[in-house]
Amino acid sequence: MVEQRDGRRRTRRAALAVSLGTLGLFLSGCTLPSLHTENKWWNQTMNFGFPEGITPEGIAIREFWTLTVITSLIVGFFVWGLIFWSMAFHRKKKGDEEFPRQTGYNVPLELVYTAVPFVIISVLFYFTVLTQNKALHLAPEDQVGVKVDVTAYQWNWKFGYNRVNDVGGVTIEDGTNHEAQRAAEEAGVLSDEQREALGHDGEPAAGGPIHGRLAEDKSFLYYNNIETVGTSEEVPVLVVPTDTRIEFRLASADVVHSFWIPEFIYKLDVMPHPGSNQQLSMFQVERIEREGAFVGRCAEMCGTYHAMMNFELRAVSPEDFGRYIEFRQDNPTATNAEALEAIGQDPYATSTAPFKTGRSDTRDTNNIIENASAN
Ligand SMILES: [Cu+2]
Repeated sequence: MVEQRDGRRRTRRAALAVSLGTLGLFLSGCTLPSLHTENKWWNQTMNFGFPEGITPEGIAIREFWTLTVITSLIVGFFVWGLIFWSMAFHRKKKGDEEFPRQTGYNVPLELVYTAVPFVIISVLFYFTVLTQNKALHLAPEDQVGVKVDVTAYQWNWKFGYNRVNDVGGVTIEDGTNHEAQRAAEEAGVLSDEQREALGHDGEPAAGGPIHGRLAEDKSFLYYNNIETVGTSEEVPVLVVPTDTRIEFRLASADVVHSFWIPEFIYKLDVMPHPGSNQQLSMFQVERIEREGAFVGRCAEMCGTYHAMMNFELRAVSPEDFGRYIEFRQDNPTATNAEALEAIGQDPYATSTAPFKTGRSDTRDTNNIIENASAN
């Protein structure tokens, strides 16, 4: 008897190992199927509300989303089916006095409905990890074509080029504005008088100096020679090349913001003092797959004009990007709009318009500044 039971247990274990192994083998060879076709309507339907995506990371996230929704719908229809089937065919009929047949403790059935959800969760988990690894992957420095520094502040953006690695024939080894960086370092240090006036000799205090530096210290921010800054009349346009690996380094000058380009299908919080906040403050995209203007937004409620904190990502060919950088190097006083015009691009944002920020004139009129980007 005992031997027989042992044998059966061994068989069952072997069967479990084989099925888990097969599942693993099956999954490891798997990439997400793309349901995209030539038909635009079908593609949009299959996106289930998500944007198309313009980076391999974004497209992977969108395809994962499609798979997840389809899986949920299959499970959903199965469950609804069972519910309605029970309601329709197992109603109490006239004259029924007895309980129907009870099927509790049906071991095979219970095993099936424990195992099936486990398999569904395993498959979803596998693809979650796969997609997440792709989205968070950081390639080594020498594979990065352009390094962009992003500074968020209430309520606009500053973009700077920290490094360009042979894009359109242009290379910038070190784009840091060392003078501005040094000035920020110096401005953050307490003077002897300030130290004395505060009376606690540079010790940490609420609203006071931190480690001997002023609370307003901005030396953790990035400063570059080529920078694009937005104003309340002009939406900042961040120019980047297509088909190039791009790294974005993020830092906030005040509160927490979030850097969001919907077409990346990815966003990342922008923190002040990212180092001290234990925040990975950067991400990369393998490449931007097509040229165009794509809207960007702040996705973290950051105060009164949060909703107006927009920007534009302008993806141009690597050749045009090289020309753009050269123009900005040669004409340090020229505006971003002039540089865009010089490479035959729209000088102002086309995907979003600036808002009027004055409270009195937003009350009963359209609060978009009409022609700021139209001229
Ligand atoms: Cu913000």
